[in-house]
Amino acid sequence: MALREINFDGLVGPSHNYAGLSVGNLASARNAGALSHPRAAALQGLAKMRGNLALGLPQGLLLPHPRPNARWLDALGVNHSPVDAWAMSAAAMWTANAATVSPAPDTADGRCHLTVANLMTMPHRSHEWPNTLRQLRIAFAHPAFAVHKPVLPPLGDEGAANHMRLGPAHDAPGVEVFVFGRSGGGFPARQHAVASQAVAFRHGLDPQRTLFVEQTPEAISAGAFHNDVVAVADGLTLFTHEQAFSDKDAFYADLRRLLPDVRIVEVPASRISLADAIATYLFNAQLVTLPGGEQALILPVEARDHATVGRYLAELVAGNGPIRRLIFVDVRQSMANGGGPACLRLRVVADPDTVDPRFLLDEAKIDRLEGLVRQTWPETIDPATLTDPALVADILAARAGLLAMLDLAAELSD
Ligand code: SUG
Repeated sequence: MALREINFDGLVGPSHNYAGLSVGNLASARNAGALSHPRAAALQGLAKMRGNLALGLPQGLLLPHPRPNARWLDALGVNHSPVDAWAMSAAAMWTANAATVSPAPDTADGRCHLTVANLMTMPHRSHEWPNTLRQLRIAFAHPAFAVHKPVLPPLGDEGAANHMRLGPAHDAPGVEVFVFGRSGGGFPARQHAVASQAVAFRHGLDPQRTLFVEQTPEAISAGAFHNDVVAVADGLTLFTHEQAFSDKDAFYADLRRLLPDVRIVEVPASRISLADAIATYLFNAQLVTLPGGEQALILPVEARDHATVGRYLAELVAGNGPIRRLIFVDVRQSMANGGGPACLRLRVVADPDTVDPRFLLDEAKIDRLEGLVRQTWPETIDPATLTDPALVADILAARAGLLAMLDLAAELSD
């Protein structure tokens, strides 16, 4: 069994739009009502996936959900604004919120455990989990995995965006860190502490190597609606803003006790404010270990183009720290809804041979997906016309073409 970290990116769906649905997500609110570009958005995402493959990183894909979600609308029995916008949301693209994943070396039964996130705090995301569960049950049907249903409401769970794993290697036990919120000024805390505990329990994690850490109310009220907007971890490296965690001294001490070789790269608020970190998504980077062993940050171009943040990054890689390389990607269409490079991917540590190959990518498949997106994804969407029958027909046809191309129509059509 060769365990590798596989990034499963969400393909941006044909209904990608800016309806301004996420309270506490500043980019979503700022762009409410703007014209979106679903075709460009999906191509930007695919270009990121292509780039990661070229770096030698295994790459997977999760699919857009059926939109509008007719099944959910029927169950709800209400169909008017804003419900129709909720039912059209393409937010499933941010697969860091699809599930929480505990790699096999951390779990009691030696399987890789995944718990689908209930995303219950935001109505437009609360109906994602059934389709996510279906996809994960197909992709990870091999006995090496255990896929769990979501934690019960009212305990909000937003998945891997509030979870980090640190450890010396993918095939050795690590330390899993669950970050929850209590309050955030006028904004909701989307991760409940008890939901995190429930995920850790059902995954069979060792309580001695599992940490529960509170996110600061300052970070939430500054717009960090998920921990992955202010911190990211890979291997033995934690890259974090100074104001990410409520009791950071205790957290850092626990990490150093459990992982004496841990490297904590903390960015002081005096150097980069929370506001600048959140505006540029400096921490919503993919922190990856390249095949040669060096660590790289895959960052949004917004971080490079910001004077203070750009300067900080240049110094970071010029110094002696663990992060040696910066790779910038243009995911502006996703960023405008508050989703950076890290939001767009779910990390699963697994032997690629145990994953259903229909969810894995190579260059040729990316070529074909790009062709399909160019032909069938809407060029623009005005959120005021989301229920336009011609647009709805185009969106349904685009997804049907995708399922046919990936040979998943039988399992995922309805
Ligand atoms: O849940 N945006 C998403 C962004 C999720 C980012 N994910 C991570 N940080 N991991 C959210 O707030 C925008 C919705 C809209 O307005 O259409 C939205 O749902």
